[in-house]
Amino acid sequence: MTRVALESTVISHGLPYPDNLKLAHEMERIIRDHGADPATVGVIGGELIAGLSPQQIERLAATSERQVGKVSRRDLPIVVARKLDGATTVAATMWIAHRAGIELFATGGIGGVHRSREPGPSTDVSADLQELAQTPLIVVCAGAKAILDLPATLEYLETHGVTVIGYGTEAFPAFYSRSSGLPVDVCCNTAQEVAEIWRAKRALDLKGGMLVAVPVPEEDEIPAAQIEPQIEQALAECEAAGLRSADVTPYLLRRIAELTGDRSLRANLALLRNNARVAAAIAVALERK
Ligand code: PSU
Ligand code: MN
Repeated sequence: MTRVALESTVISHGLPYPDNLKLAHEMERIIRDHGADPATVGVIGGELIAGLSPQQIERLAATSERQVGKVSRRDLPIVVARKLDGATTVAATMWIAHRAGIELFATGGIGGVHRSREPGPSTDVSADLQELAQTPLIVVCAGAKAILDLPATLEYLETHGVTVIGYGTEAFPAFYSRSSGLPVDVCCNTAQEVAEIWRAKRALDLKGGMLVAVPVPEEDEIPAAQIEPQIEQALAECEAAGLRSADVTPYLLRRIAELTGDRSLRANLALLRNNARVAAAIAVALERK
């Protein structure tokens, strides 16, 4: 059975307790029900694990984020040397999953290029993009949140040779909203088509990953114009608080969830479940020759 990796930063820093724990178990169940094998990735006592036990998932979900660190690529040697627990970002999850022989990964939103507050491009670029450029995994996501500079994020992916597939869409999704208005490289309507493009990439020996962007289910969508004021407010508060580096994304995620209430949580949970389903379908298609 093909394995599908799942990240743990979304559990520890992206969703409130106990919805996060329920969702983590639910995503695993959805993947199993659709014929694939889930492997939630994280760090327990300094050990990098692809396939956390239900107890280990609970340990990462139930600990407050002050105690369990958000672990990206640069943090891996620290948590290993100090035998710490850690919740892995998209970047760190990709790296660990690849070492474990996994080719597929389902998540919610990827990190990207942040919006610049000064003239000119932002220097805050998520390590997720670098990882997509070099680590061979299919990452299924709902695009990237509009807290980011989406045109710059897509430019970065283009520069680094990362193919961006729209799943049933010609437009790159913006997480809560089904469309960012920006084009994807190709639209695939079936898991089989995604599997074919992945096989071609492997046959050509092209390095790096591929992004499959799936729009949030229609009934849970929040139109871009409705969420933009809250995004603006969260960005301004983040700037005023002087937050930097790895603290920026968790702060913005939490603040937007607070400002938009249950609606954004509902959309977030719905798109994560949906992405688990799509990733499992791609896993099954990869098994067929
Ligand atoms: N975007 C979301 N939800 C998330 C994240 C991003 O909509 O949970 C998390 C993911 O784990 C992602 C990380 O890998 O934030 C990116 O953080 P940074 O921007 O600091 O690289
Ligand atoms: Mn950053």
